[in-house]
Amino acid sequence: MTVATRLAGFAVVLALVFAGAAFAGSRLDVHPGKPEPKSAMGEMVAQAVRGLAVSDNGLTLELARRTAPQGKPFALAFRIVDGNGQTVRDFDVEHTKRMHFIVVRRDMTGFQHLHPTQRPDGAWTVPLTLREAGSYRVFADFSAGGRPRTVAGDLAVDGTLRSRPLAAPAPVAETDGLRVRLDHAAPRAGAEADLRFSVTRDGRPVAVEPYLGARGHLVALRDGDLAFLHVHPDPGRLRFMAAFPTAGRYRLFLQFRAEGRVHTAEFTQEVAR
Ligand SMILES: [Cu+2]
Repeated sequence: MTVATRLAGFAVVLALVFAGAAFAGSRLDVHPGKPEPKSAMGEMVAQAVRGLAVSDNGLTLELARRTAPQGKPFALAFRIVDGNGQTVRDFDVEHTKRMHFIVVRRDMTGFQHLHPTQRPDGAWTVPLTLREAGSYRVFADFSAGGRPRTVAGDLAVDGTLRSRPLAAPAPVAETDGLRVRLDHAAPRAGAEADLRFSVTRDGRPVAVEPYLGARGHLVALRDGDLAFLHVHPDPGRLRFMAAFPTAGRYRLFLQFRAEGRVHTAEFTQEVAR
């Protein structure tokens, strides 16, 4: 083999390595060593996945406990700590609250959206009841210093686990006798999806009241790793923009206020490549 053919072979191998890296990068929306995506959409997709780790940009969730009793109310305490282990005390108001706390079992049942109370020492506490045994994922969703973050942890509830398969995708969900319909163009991975919801009771439209500074609140979790998606509400309508980073199934938890109380409607959403 001459030096020239060896170099050519080396170049082909390098090209394959780079092509592979680019392919993996595009699949995972991770661009190691590359500058931030330039387009607003690229940036949104790159930042779309959160809540996969206990830390987010230097801030860490510290849960006071790892286990919880089954079916009994208890207080869950936690802190957000910075890189020096100091308790973070200052949080920005997002969706009218300084701390949003999401609890869901690993099979995406038992969803709860709570608003913890901050203690004078900066720690947070929230009353919680976990009715069924299993592993629960908890998300602290907040903004500090103008940067939104989502940090996650796990809570184990001992007992006999009755895990449920994810419901099949459907455009309609029933909650408290209300019928909620989800309309959208079929969402695709890496593109922004426009999710519009309408609420009826016995075929008649139901007026939706303001809730958390918008018409509703939407949490989207990816099936499998429970990645927490960033979702932008439309302030005037029950409508959201969501960036689904990968193909697969997602669970949508829509919360809205109607007839004087908050309702939660759940949807399984299939996202195509
Ligand atoms: Cu909240």
